[in-house]
Amino acid sequence: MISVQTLDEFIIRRQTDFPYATGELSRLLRNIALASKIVNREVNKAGLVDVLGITGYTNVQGEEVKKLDLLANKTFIASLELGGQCCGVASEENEEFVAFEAESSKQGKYIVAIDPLDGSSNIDVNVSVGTIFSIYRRVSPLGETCTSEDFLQKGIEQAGAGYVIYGSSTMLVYTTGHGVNGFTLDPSIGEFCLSHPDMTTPKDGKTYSVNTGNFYNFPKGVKDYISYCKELGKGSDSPYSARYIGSMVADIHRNLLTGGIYIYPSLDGYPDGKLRLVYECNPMAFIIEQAGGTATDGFRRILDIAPQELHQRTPIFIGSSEMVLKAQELLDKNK
Ligand code: AHM
Ligand code: MG
Repeated sequence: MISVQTLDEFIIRRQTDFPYATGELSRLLRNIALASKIVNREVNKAGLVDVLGITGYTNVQGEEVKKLDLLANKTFIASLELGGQCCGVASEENEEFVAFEAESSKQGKYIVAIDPLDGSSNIDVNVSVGTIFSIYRRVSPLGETCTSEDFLQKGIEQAGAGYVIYGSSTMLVYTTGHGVNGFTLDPSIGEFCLSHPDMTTPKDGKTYSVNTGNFYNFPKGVKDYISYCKELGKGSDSPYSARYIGSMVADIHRNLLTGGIYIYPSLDGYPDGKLRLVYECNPMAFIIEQAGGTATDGFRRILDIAPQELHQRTPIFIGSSEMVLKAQELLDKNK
């Protein structure tokens, strides 16, 4: 028999590495994994049942809510509420955070910020989408209703973060601040199995991922960085490659494995870019830093930004350290 280590087994083993761990964070992670399997099932058969397309609603960001966005949102929130380790959830799909009012939930030590289905504009065309999550220890008193302060902590305070990529295979990648590990879903046994232990990202890479359709609205430093990438390829038999799926999880996952930079900069008229700090950029920044990479908004470390509001946006430059530093150097020059 081939020996596999399931996510559950891995989490239990890791927990016993920490003598004072109570198992709550471990259970929370397992609940997220379980919800992601349900979402995976729905994403997989999306073309066959009536879950493609839009709901007719727009969310707090003014974006169309897809049916699968809604389904994923409900699934994760229900699973977290049932688990009891979590006292509230903030989601891209909800204007306000959801506070769990059951007495057992109020005893939960953690809060979760989540983008239940990121890149959902890709769903209808069968391109990879993902879930991104971030876990914090609450700062409000145990036994009470959670507060906005619980959700507006800096990224450096994260107790854990992860993403699930619903791709050609489904993977869950997470960190609790002790390295990054990746698990591939084996659909035949319904388990995430350890496939990518101790993930690290190359210090340098040759892939840049940015929506160049916005080129004329980019800051000068970003335009210069793109030109720099292209020029390095001139006459070279190993040029830089542009790769942009338009699904942050998939773009960052590829670059994590092979080296590269993902950029969503500020745009003319949109100084904070598009992506959200609390439930998109912070968790990704935590994972990438833990894998040896770098994440900044062009000037500041993402994890050091103090969020002022739940749906706050930030520019992001994330990936292989050498590439992020070079982009930052060109931004600095054009400040
Ligand atoms: P979403 O949260 O509404 O799905 O938007 C986030 C997505 C990212 O996954 C992706 O990288 C980016 O938006 C793509 O945006 P654009 O189409 O502007 O390039
Ligand atoms: Mg998103």
